[in-house]
Amino acid sequence: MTTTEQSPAAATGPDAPRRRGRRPLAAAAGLLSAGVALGVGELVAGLMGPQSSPVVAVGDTVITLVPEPVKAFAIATFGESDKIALVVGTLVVIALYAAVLGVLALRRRTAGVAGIALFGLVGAAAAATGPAGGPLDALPALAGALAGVVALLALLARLTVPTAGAAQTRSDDDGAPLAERLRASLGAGDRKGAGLDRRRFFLTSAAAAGAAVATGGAGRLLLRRFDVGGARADLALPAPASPAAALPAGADLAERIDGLTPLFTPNREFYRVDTAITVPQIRPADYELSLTGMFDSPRSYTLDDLLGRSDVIERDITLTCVSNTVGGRLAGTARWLGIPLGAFLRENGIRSGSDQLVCRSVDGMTIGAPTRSALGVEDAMLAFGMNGEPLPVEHGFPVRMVIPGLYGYVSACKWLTGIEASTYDAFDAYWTERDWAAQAPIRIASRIDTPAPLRRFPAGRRAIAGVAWAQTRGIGAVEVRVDDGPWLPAQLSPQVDADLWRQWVLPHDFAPGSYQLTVRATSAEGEVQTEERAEPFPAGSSGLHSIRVNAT
Ligand SMILES: Nc1nc2c(c(=O)[nH]1)N[C@H]1C(S)=C(S)[C@@H](COP(=O)(O)O)O[C@H]1N2
Ligand SMILES: [Mo]
Repeated sequence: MTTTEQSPAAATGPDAPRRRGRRPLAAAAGLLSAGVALGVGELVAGLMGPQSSPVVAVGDTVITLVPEPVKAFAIATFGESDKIALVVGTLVVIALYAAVLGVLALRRRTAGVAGIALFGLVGAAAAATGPAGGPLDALPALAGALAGVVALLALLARLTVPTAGAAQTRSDDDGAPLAERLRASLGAGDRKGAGLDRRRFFLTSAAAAGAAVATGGAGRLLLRRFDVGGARADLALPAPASPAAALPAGADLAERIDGLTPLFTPNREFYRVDTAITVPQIRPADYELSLTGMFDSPRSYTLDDLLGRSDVIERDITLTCVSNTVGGRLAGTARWLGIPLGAFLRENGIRSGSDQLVCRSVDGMTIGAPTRSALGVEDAMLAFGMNGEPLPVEHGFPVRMVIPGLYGYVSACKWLTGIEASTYDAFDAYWTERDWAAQAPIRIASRIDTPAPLRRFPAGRRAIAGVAWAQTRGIGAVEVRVDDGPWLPAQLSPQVDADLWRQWVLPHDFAPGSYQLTVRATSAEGEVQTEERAEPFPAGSSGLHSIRVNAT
């Protein structure tokens, strides 16, 4: 590139105020160019596959790199909208960067070109080095950057139309050759007498905005080709050889109590926690689960291998996230269909030296589960069905792990494609590397669902109700305290399985007034839920759920 500096005369002469007026337009040019770059990047990614999308790859990289406290804050603050928050935050950063680039490029085209090139290289590197990425996946980001450069130069050319006096020295003024050619080909080069061609700038802007939206939209549409929703709908699940324990009639207290969490969480409402910005799409026909590491006879399994086994089980298990705060909603219950994990591992000759299973998902996540639990916890499974359907894509289609009694981040690997029998000494999994506890049994917990905190309700008799869980141990009792009164025993939903949460209800006569309600659970083994408060990091929250309610 030749020099792109304006002549000193232009900076300080009569033209200077006009250039200042151009700055907001240059910032807009930067923004539009970024839009074109992102749009074209998505279009090329649409042709190549989701793993090559620069936007997603950069977002994934940001998630991997942000320090743990920030991530914990994001999950605590935005909950399941954490990824939307990330995408919005990233777009804001990109927008600021692009606006500044636009202004810089007004004086120095090379700065603009270099800035966009850098932007493209970051996207290219992120996509090419992603878990499903290869060198070719750099293409969309590079194509996007190139389109962004063309857009930026074309837009800026509208802001630096040579004046009559400067016409002869045009090439010294802002002589980027590409800009020259673009300007000539776009028909602005012959316009004289004004430093700024607003009309043409806005026309070019409209074209750039249109191109950004059209390419980005087309890219998104093309990416839908990779969605596995159709293949999922076509998948036939086997009948279980061992069905779930029968539930007695009326087992679900929520049928009678307003505001109480239902015994089974519908798939659509099931909490979702993972680091995937776009949900991994695995075609059933392409699915492969490979066993590696400390097995005597490691091998790979197709989905049909797993679905066709004769030992399919169906179990009701409550899943819980370690990030759940006291009274929080990051827990859900489903009827899972799958194969027993312990039998499967033994069949493949898992060696006694392994104390950690490194579970790998197609998106590069590693989840380290204790081998002892995988082998020894009853009903640990490789699940492919959830509440009577194939696993929803967001919940790990086609296969995930479920181990009752362990928080999801050390047991419930979704989009599971590999199990390596390993040791804790040999490998730190994703969350362990980020200082979460390597081993994390679910803590006994209870929650008040109704009445809702701070809500006013008419005085009189009314149900206090909620859920409590202590997977693998079972819930033995739940008690409620009103203000500083005695602990009052609540009535429990039938005990069906220790891995299933239990609903509880306590009818109570409320005189008008304000009350502090507190709940505590005791496991079937007699462990009383501690009132000692702990934050979710690093091994799960503890403390009693306590809310203020008002009867009027
Ligand atoms: N591949 C993958 N599996 C994952 C995670 C993830 O980020 N990636 N998150 C884990 C965590 S922290 C939890 S709590 C559970 C949540 O499962 P769900 O989203 O189906 O509720 O999945 C686990 N499995
Ligand atoms: Mo989690």
